[in-house]
Amino acid sequence: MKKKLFSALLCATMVVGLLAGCGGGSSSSQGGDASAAGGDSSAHTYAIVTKSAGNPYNEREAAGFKEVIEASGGNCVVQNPESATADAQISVIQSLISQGVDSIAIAANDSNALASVCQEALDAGIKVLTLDSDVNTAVRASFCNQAGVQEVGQALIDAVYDICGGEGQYAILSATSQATNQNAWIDAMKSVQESDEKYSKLELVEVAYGDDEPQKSTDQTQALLTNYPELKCICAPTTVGIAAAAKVLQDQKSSVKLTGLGLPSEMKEYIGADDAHSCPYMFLWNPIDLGKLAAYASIALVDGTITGAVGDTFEAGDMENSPYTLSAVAGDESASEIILGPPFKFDPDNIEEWAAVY
Ligand code: RAM
Repeated sequence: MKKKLFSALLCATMVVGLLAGCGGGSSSSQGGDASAAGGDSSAHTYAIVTKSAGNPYNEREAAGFKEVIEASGGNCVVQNPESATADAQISVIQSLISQGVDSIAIAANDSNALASVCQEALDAGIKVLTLDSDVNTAVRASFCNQAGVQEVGQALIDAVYDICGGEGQYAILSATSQATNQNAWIDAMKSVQESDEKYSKLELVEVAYGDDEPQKSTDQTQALLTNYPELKCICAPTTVGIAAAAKVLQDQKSSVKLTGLGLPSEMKEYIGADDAHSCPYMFLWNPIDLGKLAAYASIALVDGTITGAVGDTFEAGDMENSPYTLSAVAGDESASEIILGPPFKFDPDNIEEWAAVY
């Protein structure tokens, strides 16, 4: 853990410098010292398309991606669409196709609505992969998945169970209604709940959508409090949603508790075991590492080390679980995914340390 924290701190220090170049809109750059990276004069161009601009989680993901691409001597293009919609991503991807990039790593705002533009990219000879949130598996080579879907769903429903004392009403505050990742986690929560009598006294009253916009997430939290006076807990499987909900609950000294997936740096002031804090604990993974993993996978796809087939293996520099092997997606055995690692719990004991990292 200490070693992990030290390397994460080192990485964060480098990332701080990179964040400036990865803010809103887009950025493109010639990567580092090509001679140091092996003297590849015909550098390739690797693109990343995040879910949307203005989300610190996406900025960290893009910074990790950029760091690895530049260190390898490649050209990096970062695109942050204006809103977390499929339409905003489609126009960005179309422009990357006309630029003739070598690969596009996409954090998808919609699984099916992006399928035809991804197919267009594949037809143009571009390697297409996803990270954070998947598209239809037929139109991408592989998916860099932050953590197993089932594991995330189990961790979240167990947290709700624990925080509610095993019974009572809870609500989910999600991102957009089309988000592949949030929908998969919510489905996993529901199926765990339905399959085990243990959770039968928990009642999910509503899944609300804040669209990964701070104001809409704030308004949706407020509406949940107004509409469900018996509510015990809100679970927000989105860093934008959980931060907005935490502020509403804590400012109002509400007795409703919160859990979900949050960025430690945004949630530090809300995590605590007493009545003064809205969130006893929450989960996440390292978004910088997720971006780095997608960069190594992009390079491996472009240089032909992997094709996206289950069982393919590639090196990912000094990343903790390198080399990574592509595994089968549960329920879609011919499609592959690359799991970063297990979700990590943040509580009053470790939140300070990790808030300094991401
Ligand atoms: C938000 C985004 C992202 C998700 C995290 C947990 O930042 O919706 O896709 O992975 O939350």
